Amino acid sequence: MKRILITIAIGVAAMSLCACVGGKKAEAADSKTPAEIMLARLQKLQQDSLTAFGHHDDTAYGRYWEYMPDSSDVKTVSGDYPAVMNWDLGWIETGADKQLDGVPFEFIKAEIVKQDARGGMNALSWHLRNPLTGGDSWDNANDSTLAVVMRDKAMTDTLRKWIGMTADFIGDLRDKDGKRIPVMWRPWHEHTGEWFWWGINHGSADDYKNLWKLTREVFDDKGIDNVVWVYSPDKSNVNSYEDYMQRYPGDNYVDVMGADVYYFDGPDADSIFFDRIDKTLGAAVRAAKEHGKVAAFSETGFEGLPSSDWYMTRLMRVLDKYNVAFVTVWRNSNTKPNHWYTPYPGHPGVKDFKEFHDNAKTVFCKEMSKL
Ligand code: BMA
Repeated sequence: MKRILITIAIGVAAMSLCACVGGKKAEAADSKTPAEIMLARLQKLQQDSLTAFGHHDDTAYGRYWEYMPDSSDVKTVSGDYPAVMNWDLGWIETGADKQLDGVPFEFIKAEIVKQDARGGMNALSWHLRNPLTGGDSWDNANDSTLAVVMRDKAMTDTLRKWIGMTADFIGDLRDKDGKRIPVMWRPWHEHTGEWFWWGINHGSADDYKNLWKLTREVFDDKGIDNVVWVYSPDKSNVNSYEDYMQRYPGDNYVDVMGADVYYFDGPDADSIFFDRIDKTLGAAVRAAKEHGKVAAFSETGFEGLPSSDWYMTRLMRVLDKYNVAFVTVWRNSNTKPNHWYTPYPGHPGVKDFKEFHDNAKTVFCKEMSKL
């Protein structure tokens, strides 16, 4: 009897571990979905107290260049590509060829294939347009967009179609053998802030949870099995664990508990940053532990990087305190003034970044390929 109970318990535990990754389960018990394979790699990072380094739009452009094959500021400075490359699907919903920062979707697809072949990982965010006003993600002209979109059938249908376009793009990511490439998918991010139309002031907690449910439904209906789902509140309005969890859609929808916390200059910059880290990333790590998920520092950085030691003195301090499977910093723009987040050749922080790369805790692409 005892043995039967144990067997049942193990079975239930295994089922709940696989509860959310990637949609329809693979038929054969021993064949893992691409999402399950990626989740296992993230769990391994966490178990080994390692943190994979991620960078947005890494090989698309850098501080002084754009679209030079296989170029990367991170690689030029540190000797290796980041372990995680983040890409954004904003404007895919309009049928455009390029996303909101001008990166062609076909380019993104090709780079995802390359990064996967190197043994690295890819992640996707989505700064989509406002379906109600036609404006961008930041358009809050109608401050109840989220509520309207989730409660009006025609609007929800539009959104369903848009979500379907992201699902088709993701489902179409295949390696040279035709196998689907796993990605971390981080929709509806920074929803605790006010700036996006899906943000905290623009609808109820239920509207936000329904947004996740709708997204998941669309992906599942299309049989997408290569997505690891990342939940990523921003530090704004997160002063407690309860604030962090307030709009959490539920364990069946999320694999990774993230937190987006940027470093902003000014008086008391350090104390403000580390306080926000404790509140938001601290909540993510606790939530991951309590809900059997992976923890991540899903977005951070110091805009313009006006520092020669930020990586080792600030970011490393966070990583030493909080065990997260990956950390992602934002893009090195060559067109937007003062908008870069990693050192580039000639930047005073090059030595610091090399040390960050060499540190035993951080994982870049070559090491990631072995995990
Ligand atoms: C923001 C900025 C914007 C950009 C958006 C999506 O944080 O970098 O310039 O359009 O991310 O990449």
